[in-house]
Amino acid sequence: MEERPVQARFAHLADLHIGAWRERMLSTLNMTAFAETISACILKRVDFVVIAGDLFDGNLPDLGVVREAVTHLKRLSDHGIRTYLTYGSHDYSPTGTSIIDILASAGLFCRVSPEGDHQTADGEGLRLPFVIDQPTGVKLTGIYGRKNGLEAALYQDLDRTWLEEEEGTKIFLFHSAISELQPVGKAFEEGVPLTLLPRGFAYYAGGHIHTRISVQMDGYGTIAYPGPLLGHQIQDLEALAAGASRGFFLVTLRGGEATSEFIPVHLPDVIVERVDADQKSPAEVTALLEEVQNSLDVAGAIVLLSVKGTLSSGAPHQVGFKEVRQHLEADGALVVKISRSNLRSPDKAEQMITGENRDEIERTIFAKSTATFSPDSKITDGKTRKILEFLTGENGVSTAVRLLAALEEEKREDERKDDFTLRIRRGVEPLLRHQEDR
Ligand SMILES: [Mn+2]
Repeated sequence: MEERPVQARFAHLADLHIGAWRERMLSTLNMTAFAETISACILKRVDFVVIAGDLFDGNLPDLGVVREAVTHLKRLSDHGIRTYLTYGSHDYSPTGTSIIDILASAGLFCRVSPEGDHQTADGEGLRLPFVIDQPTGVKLTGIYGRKNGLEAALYQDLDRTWLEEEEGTKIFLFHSAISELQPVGKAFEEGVPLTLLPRGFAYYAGGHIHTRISVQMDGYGTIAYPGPLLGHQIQDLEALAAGASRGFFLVTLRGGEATSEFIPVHLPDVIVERVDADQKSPAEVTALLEEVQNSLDVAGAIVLLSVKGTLSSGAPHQVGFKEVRQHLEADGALVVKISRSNLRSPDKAEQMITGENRDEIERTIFAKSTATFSPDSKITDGKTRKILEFLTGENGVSTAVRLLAALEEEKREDERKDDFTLRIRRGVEPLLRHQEDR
């Protein structure tokens, strides 16, 4: 069979999280991996690059970091390679201008999802515009990501038929978990069902899920997530320790169909060690840590030490963390991260609420409060019961998390009080309305 001519070749990147990590070395390693990714795109002579959200770790990152990232992105345009992107949950700004908008205005790349909040009048579907990559004729559109899956409402409003009727080879950029494609053991409860995506696109360039996925779905083309480079949280480093490879997809479009190949990018080894400090004295924990340190070959590696449990006596600061860290660094470890937020003194064990991150702590607190709320069993009215249902148990926690995200928005400096109130109402009402419809 004769192969059809290549229409375009592009690189699919996502979740770069530039500017993440407080440790200078980790942020440098992430930037180096990004630079290597850009070089690989140039070497592979792609026509364009798509970035499916979370290019930056925040909407207004440190300017030194921005400057460095810009020099790499500029290398793409210097080679005639176009860049198309959408915001992710990290670099979207609910209240104002994101660094993405500034760089898009400067012509460094093209943002395919429209700026700011989409608002559609009642009963009218959301019609996303297409951007055409002129040299190849490929058409791109997409939906950005927001925190806690707040973008889900946009999918509900989407005019899919309108997108499906557009002719040509189309790419859809998005930054959301798709319910049907969740990695095992990592449920994103805010997932968007596959049926809410428009059909018939050649390639669906995803971001948000930090696990590499690439599947062909009936009626859809290739749906893919490349995953992050170094990522932005401990779990991303732990995945590296478990053997995950990081990089991007090199995609070839031929006759309206996509084939892809994963291009790995080099990252240092990650070593994870967990130390159980339960019912041990600070001196015993120090000895355990020294034993671990002596048993490891840490040269050129990122070392993550996690120390958990309730000490039998004393306090966490009496453990020799500083010495252990110095030893590991002297042995050539690139970075040593010691997590001891779950290490407690015997007397303080009771009153603490613990969790790996802010989201987890919030969820624990909400779970505690919703557990004490039990609606009157005498209420039999169907509608009331339905409303009560999403205020109790797991539903209650998820409602609370979404409401918190919607209410977290702050008043813009130049915004009138009435406009601010209206904006908050618009954020909150669909949450309650969609819950009610379920
Ligand atoms: Mn991300």
